[in-house]
Amino acid sequence: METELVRSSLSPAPERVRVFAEDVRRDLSRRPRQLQSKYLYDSLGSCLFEAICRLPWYRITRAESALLARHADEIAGAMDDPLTLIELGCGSGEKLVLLAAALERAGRTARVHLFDISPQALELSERTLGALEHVSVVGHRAPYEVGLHRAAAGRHPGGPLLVLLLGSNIGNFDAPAAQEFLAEIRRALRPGDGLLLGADLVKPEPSLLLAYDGPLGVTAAFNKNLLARINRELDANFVLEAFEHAVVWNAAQSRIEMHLVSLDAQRVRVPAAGIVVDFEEGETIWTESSCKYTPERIVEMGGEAGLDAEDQWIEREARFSLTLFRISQPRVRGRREGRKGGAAVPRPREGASPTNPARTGRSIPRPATAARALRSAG
Ligand code: AVI
Repeated sequence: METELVRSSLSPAPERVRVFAEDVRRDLSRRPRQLQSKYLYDSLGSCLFEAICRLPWYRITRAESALLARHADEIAGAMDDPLTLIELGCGSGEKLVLLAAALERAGRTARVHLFDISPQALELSERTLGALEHVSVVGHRAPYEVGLHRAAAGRHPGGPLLVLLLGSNIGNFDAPAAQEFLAEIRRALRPGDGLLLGADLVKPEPSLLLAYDGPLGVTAAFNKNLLARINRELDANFVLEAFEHAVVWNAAQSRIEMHLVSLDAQRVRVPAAGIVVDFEEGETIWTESSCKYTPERIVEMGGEAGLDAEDQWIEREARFSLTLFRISQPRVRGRREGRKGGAAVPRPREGASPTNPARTGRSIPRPATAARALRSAG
């Protein structure tokens, strides 16, 4: 079937650079200094992320694919025809292939909308899915929020929508933003629609630290590439060797944080953003948060957004979850949809609930002191 790429969904290049410069100006002037994780994904960053997904110690992608391969028939079987699938942050498209295979086995067709801000990711997933005969694919270079509403508006009139938010992309939102985004998804859905949410679970700290700071240095390169991008696009003069990748498990917030630590006191100029930044030795730039959840918390978050958890599958080894939320068909006249926090918790399959290392983990230093602690420990 057809494959189509909608390229006009992001602002034109000069406007994108202006917004990037404005974000960099504001976020590098904050304390602690920050940069938004969405800027990690330029073309090299997207390739590095693809490589991360193949690292033996980064298990999210493989765990999720294993769950999808095992349960794709059930997931597809839960949705009626004609089905519209939307993947927000499509990556390589390989996971959608697993769902598409289940549809094919059942002799069904579907229309697929892919949304990503990275043209590399879109091209890759379109290539992966373009070979399939029974699905039509439309790629959109657009942020999640835009994608959600555009695809919901263009849905097949008589059929349900299944939104896929996979790969623990939800974890890169902070807690209030994640909650707001789930509510936004809920607003775009109708009774009979669904959300398939892939979310990484809390696990022992050493395996979390290894997943984000492995011995090959790929994640370090992914993180430092953000400085290279600022040098290239905003004419800055970051010396890449003068910053070090650092990872902290913030137990209180249940999240892994990625930082870039300034190894010396140094001055960096970012002319296109109109700033000069004086870094102290050991000061960090906080570049990403990756929240980790309990299975119960994921169900609760959905419930608070008005989404009913219908099923949940847990990959026990890697501690990863897939949760299928549904918008229930109103059965009683006048029953309010989108009730608050009321979802019953389905019993997670394939494993027990995790113990939460966050409860017993060491207290987390603030980013700047964390970096110093890391350095003096090493
Ligand atoms: C895309 N996202 C869910 C990844 C994560 O695990 O938070 C990004 C990543 N950052 C470092 N490694 C992978």
